Amino acid sequence: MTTPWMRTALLGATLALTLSAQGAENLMRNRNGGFEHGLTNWLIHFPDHDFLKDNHQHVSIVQEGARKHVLKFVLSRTVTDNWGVQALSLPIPIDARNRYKLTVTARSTGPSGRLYAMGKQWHPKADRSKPPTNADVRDAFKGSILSFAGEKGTAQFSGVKKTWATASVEIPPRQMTDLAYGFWQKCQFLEIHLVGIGGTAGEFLIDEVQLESMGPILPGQIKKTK
Ligand SMILES: [Ca+2]
Repeated sequence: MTTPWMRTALLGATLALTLSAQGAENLMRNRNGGFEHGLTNWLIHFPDHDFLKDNHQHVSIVQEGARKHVLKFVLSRTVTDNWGVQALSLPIPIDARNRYKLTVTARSTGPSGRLYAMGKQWHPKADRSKPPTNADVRDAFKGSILSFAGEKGTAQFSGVKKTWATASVEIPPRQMTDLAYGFWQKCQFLEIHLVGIGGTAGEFLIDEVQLESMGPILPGQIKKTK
């Protein structure tokens, strides 16, 4: 016979096992990382920006075969060659003692893309009593560009493939200087940047955006600069 308390304890143990078997928690699970809630949590309007003021006109949520909610950018040659089309996540609170992994599932008929996470800190003038909007934070650490070609931290473009594929990038990288680590330690948030740019004109499609903590950064991963 089991008491309610025993059932609770059993459930707790089962949950702990399930979590460790599945790995780290996806921080985008409740932040519309799969676009099931349209463009909620994603910034696509840049009305004050000279080049990006029409950005939102190139962005939609579409059904793509079996994939029900997919983020779609449509890029002309001019846009592809210049400023691109982008969507930015709202700032996601993080702990800078840890390393994070950004994973994106995407395909493209032409544009190469730049997919990365930007480390952010509070803007000095922001009201810190509310969750921050994108305007409440400023750049602190630029993450490496995620590469579908397997480049580790050196990619200029993501090289999104013609067929659906999934790739990841870590922020901060596995090896960094103490100088870079100093900048990373200022980060209080990550902002995910999805940018269709480079390559040729066409459609740029993203279905799943995930962000996981990879656990603490170890002292041996930081190189002393002279
Ligand atoms: Ca989806």
